[in-house]
Parts: sequence; C-alpha cells; structure tokens
Amino acid sequence: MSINRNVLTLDEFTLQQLRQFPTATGELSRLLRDMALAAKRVNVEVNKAGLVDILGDAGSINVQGEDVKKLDIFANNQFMGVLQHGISCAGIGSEEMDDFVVFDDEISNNSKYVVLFDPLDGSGNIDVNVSIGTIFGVYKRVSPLGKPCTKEDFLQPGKNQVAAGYVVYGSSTMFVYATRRGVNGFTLDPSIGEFTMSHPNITCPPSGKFYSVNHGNFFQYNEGVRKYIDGCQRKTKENGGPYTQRYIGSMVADVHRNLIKGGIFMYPGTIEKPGGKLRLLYEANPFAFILEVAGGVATDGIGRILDIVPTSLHQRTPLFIGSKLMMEELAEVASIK
Ligand code: P6P
Repeated sequence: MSINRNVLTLDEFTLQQLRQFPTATGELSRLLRDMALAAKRVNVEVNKAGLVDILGDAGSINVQGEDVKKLDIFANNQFMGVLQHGISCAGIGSEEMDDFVVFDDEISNNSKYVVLFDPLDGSGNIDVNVSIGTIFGVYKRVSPLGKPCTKEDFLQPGKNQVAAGYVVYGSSTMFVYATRRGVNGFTLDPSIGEFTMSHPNITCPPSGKFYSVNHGNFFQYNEGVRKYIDGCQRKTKENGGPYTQRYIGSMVADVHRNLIKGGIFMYPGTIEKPGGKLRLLYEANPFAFILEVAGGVATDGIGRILDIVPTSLHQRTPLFIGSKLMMEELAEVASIK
C-alpha cells in the first residue's frame, strides 16, 4: 500500500486552522496536539496489551464501582499529564478520578480551558482485544483567569463545549475531533508516528442501516423503546431496511461506525438503571457535540443532551444518538423527544 506523503498531519491542520484566526492564542490548537500525543502513548500500550503485564485488573475499584484495568490508570495518567504540563488547561475531570482535579499552578491558572475525559472507554474489552477508545470534551473556563479553576468550569451544559473528540484504538488508530467549524478524522501513520488527515469534514449520513443497542436489556426498556427496536427488526427493502444490529459493547467503536456510515446508538434507561449507564460529562456530551456538528441528533429521550445542565461529575444519562432521520423516527415511534 503506497502512503501519500502529501496528507496533512494533525499538527499541520490545527496550525492551519489557527492561522485563520490571527487573534487566537493557539491554546486550543496546543491542547489538541497534547491530547494526540497522549493518545499515541496510550496506543503503544494498547497495541501490546496482550504481550506485557498491563492486562487484567489493577486490583482497584473506580468511583463507578467497576474493576479498574491497569491500562485505564496508564491512560488516565497520560492524558492528565500532558494537560497538566501544557499551557492550555487549568484542570480536568476524568472517569477514573473521584473528583475534579485543579492543577493550581501559575501557568495552569492562567490557562483558558478545562477538559473532561474518559481515558479508556470500553476497558472491559481490553482483555479480549476489542476496539476501545478515549473520549474528551473541552470547555472555556467561566471562572476568572489567574486563579484556580472551579467546579462551575466543569458543570457547564454540553452546548458550551468549544471542542470535543475521541480516539478509537481499533484496526487502525484514529483521532477524531470537532469544533463548531466541522468534524475531522486523522489516522495514525506508524511509519512517521503522526496522525494524518484521512476523514476531512465528516458528516453523519441522514439515515443508515445500523442500530446499536444491548438486546439483553430489551425487557427492561420502556414500551416506546421496545416498540422502536421491534420496528428496526421488521425493516425491509420496502421501508428503508433491512437494518443490521451492531453492538460491540464499546461506545466509541459503535458511535464511530454510525457516524461514518449512518446509524443509531441507544443506551436507554432500564428498570435497574432508570438514569441510564453512560456518563453525561465525558461520554454523552462529547459525542453529542460531535454528532450535532456532523448533522446528527443526540437526546436523553426527553430533550437535547447538550442542553442538560450538569450537577455532578459522574452523573449518568440515557442516550439516543445518531442519524437525523433515524432519530426522528425514534422520537415518533417511541413518543420521545
Ligand atoms: P453494556 C463500556 O463499559 C460502556 O461504557 C460503553 O463503551 C458501552 O457502549 C457500554 O458501556 C456497554 O454497556 O451494559 O451494554 O455492556
């Protein structure tokens, strides 16, 4: 396979974007490059996870009450490290950390942004070599510069994000991020160790054939959701089908596929978890931002995900996200917004 050396690297692309805004400070571009550096370091460990003792449980339980895999901790430290030692971020919120982390040093206190991330989503799949991912959202601080960031910086509605993105560690490693100007995807070229533009200006097809949901919870979903899922199974060529059910238990991989090819991903509330399983701040919000910029829709079954005003770092939300027309059919069939 010949590799085109004339493609833009992520660094070149972020600098190109920066040059279009002469008044921009470059902090966001620097932050995105920092996130990509950490992603490359995590990628090395993910790729050799089967060979070294980085698999398996780290013996600890995270704030979610889930077994923490060693790779979770490594990934968390990589992303927190590049942000703490960078020039763009005043603090972070992470799935792996019980509370927000305020960096509180002179450079960080003068930095414009805070970042919320899930360092390694789908980590239950690490030991069986299924694609996993990193998810992040970037907010401009609402607290005064020159002082430590505050909880209010992190508890902003998702519509306030200035950028959001994800990394999918799969058959190839991709870094995808959105600003309000568009969604762009970069694939890691191991021969030069750089993310290179492979998916410029990603838009989500208005419809698709993939529906992603955990069928094992079917009888725990409300009647409207069950009715929609039943309808997915009854689709034929005559009414926009047939649909394919694709759900690999790794949200980054499932939503990435549906973003590119068209589809709908659902993690509804269940009898056991009426508030859903997925976290608002560092899973639902970043993907909702990305999908909306790409032309898709994301709701919690009642309203727009990005309008939710958060109250806590680890709060959960039901999530319905994907192609616009499929989301409209869900709203109509399941009588949800
Ligand atoms: P379930 C992984 O743990 C995760 O947070 C998402 O990546 C994934 O989509 C979901 O949970 C899978 O949850 O309950 O269907 O196994």
